[in-house]
Amino acid sequence: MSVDVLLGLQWGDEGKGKIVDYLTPKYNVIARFQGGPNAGHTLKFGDTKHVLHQIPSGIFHEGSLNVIGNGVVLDPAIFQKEILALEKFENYNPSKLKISKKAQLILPTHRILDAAYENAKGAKKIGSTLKGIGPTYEDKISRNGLRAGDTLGADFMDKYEVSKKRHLEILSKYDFEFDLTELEDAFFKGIEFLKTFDLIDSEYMLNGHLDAGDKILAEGAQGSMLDIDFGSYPFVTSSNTTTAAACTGLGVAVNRIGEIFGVFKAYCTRVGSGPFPTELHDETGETLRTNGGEFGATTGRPRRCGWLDLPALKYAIMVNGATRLYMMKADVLTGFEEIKICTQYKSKDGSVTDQIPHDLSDDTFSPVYETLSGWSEDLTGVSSYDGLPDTVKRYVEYIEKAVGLPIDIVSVGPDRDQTLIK
Ligand code: 2SA
Ligand code: MG
Repeated sequence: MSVDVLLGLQWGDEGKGKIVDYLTPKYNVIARFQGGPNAGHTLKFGDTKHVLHQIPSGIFHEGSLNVIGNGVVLDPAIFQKEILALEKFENYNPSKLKISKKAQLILPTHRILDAAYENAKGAKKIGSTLKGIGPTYEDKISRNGLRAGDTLGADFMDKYEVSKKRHLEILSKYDFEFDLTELEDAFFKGIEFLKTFDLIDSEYMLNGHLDAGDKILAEGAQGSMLDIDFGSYPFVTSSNTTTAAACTGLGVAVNRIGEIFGVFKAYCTRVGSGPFPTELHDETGETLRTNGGEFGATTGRPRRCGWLDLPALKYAIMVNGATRLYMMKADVLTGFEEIKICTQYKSKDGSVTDQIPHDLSDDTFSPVYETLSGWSEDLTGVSSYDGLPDTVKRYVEYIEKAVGLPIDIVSVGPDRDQTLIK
């Protein structure tokens, strides 16, 4: 059987959490393969809204196993907090959560380093979530990292002290004040807590499930335009967020990948710094932010809002090999007389292209817009795709034609029953 991959095609916050939650009943295992507590996956069921950061979004479904894969960077203190917040839910079962021994640990000093690096960048800040993501992946790649499995060894404290010492040496070169006491206290409590969970060789487990005919859903975090290689570098996160990362982040072979579900919003948002060609700095952007509740699920930061960018969407579909598309938050576009879509990029010499420029911040390129009719109908109560106004369907069809792939689901609200299947 196969591993299906679900990921975001924009700058994150596409609504992946809702879709994973919706798809979960079809899968035996839900696995996170990259990122860490920088993610904020919001789930809503009934009157309950819950944000997950490191724990896979299948945790609320009784039938599914949830795996934090080797490609994830895990903060034990945040993990403990997240689990404690889950304990009030009836259907939460800790034995359904497994953690790869190879997942990298975010140490307190990684968080401090993240903050010190950002501080030193001044106006050129990445807009990091300050969760220590970049420095942890940096240590992984430079072969200095500590992994979840290391916590089980008698020499864990020695390894920790070596890392801490190295980090403090780096920090001594930065003009940055910090206090480690509280962070370390929470970290060590988190480590003891983490050890009460199943730390496993998850690649064996996942391949075993595949051999037994089970279905796995790989849950992506952040978005394709934040990919370390293909995103708007350097304003990106520090992991590959695209399909291939599901193989390396879980230990499953390329030929095990089945469907690739690409999730995108009917408009664009971005949180943190970096180029965003279709960003709206006016009232329209403000309306999108208010109506869409566009505030960071992890940091609470207001998200920047803009029109849909088709060249960027097509690029993301290409690098991911998306096989199915899910369009989220169509209801947020209600009330605009006209809706714009960026169809191409124009360079100063007047030539147009539907490829995104190598450097999105290159201001010799500007987005070219097509204007479509908007709609005034409230979509949140619509219960079938056919019940959508024709103007909405025309918007959907316009995108399908431009990207050459059908849109299978249009979402008109956060609830499970606001998911319209075409
Ligand atoms: P980092 O912390 O090193 O990964 O930050 C690098 C850039 O990646 C962006 N990033 C994100 N963008 C959107 N959503 C993310 N998750 C949270 C959410 C973010 C939040 O769901 O809302 O609450 O602010 C996420 N995580 C990382 C980040 O903004 C930097 O531009
Ligand atoms: Mg999010």
